[in-house]
Amino acid sequence: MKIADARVIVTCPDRNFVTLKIVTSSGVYGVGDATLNGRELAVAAYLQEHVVPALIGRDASRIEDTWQYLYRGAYWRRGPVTMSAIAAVDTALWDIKGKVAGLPVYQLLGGRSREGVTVYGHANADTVEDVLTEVATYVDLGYQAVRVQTGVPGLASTYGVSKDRLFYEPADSALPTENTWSTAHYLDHVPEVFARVRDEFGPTLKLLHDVHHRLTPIEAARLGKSVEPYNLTWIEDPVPAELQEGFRLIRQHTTTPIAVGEVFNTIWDCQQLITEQLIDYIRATVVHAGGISHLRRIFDLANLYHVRSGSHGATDLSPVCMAAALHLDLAIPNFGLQEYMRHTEATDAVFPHGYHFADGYLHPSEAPGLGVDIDEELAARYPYRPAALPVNRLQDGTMHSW
Ligand code: EZ4
Ligand code: CO
Repeated sequence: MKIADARVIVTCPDRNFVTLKIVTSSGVYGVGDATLNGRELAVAAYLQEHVVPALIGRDASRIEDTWQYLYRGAYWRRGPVTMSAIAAVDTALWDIKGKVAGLPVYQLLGGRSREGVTVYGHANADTVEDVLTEVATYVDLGYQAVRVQTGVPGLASTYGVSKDRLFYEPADSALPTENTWSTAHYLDHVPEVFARVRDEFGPTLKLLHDVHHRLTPIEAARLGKSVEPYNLTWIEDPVPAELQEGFRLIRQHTTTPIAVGEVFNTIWDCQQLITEQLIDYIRATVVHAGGISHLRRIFDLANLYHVRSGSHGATDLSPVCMAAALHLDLAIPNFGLQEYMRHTEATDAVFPHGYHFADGYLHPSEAPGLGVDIDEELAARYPYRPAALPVNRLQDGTMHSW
């Protein structure tokens, strides 16, 4: 069964998505997500110009060999653009393999290790009062875990806090929006937020918080200590993670668990974090970390060191990525949590899928393959719109982490 055609589909049903559709000589096809928020066309060109020509005529059943061919064959290893492109190929080939076998992909990965995939939703609001209402919405929907973000008094706007509720999109303008940041205001405010949420919702609801890489290790250590009484499931991306050993300092000071990895693209980005047990959850996901094959490798390494998965699942990861993530989440032994931001109706219509939410869990489709598709005709009605992620400046004008 040879690869006969591979199409790169760029569409914007409320936000941009890049999808690779691989069609085989027997007519079976598979889909893979290649969306890189704010840099979509770089991956589309990488696929179109450099990967698609190399795929035509290859044996579609050789997933691992194709992965190694694309990774080693580029000579230029790693990086989000390369790894998202490879991820799309890998994901599409797993989809094809499942369809050919007549099995959902999680069965090919060893079968289910749990009944469902526990997900967390995003509660965000400007004020503490309003965020309590948002958390209640998720609790009413059956969620067992909620990420809580609020505005910070003294700052005009904050990343991760929007006017939209169940839907939220940080890439809000063609060129990056500029926000203002103050670590002092932030560290002063966060403990009070979690005191109120814990007080209102009791001890068992899982609570999470995303720091979006804005602190230094010692500041993150202070944050972790200050929220210890409220028993968070994790603080996410406390510091930028290029310096993996920086996490040691956080670790030495707090028992608040740490999650990191949504911007990682290979196992090398988290090797030290995992093997030195500097983190508790690894947040790499299918689309940005080389597909199902490579992400599984990361999770297997993590399993040796008591690190669990906590995959990124924001709206800029398409339903194709979400479907693939759910199959892997269901199969691995060390699953922790899966992020789940709901897509808009327009996105769901372009990507018909069989996964569904019930009682705080997502369940992958039982259809052969990934159980997700792309409606190419509908996709063509939504042309690409440039959209970038915002940046932050400190109050004195210094450029800061987003
Ligand atoms: O900033 O997906 O945990 N989720 C997040 C997201 C990310 C966006 C980046 O594209 O931090 O909101
Ligand atoms: Co995040």
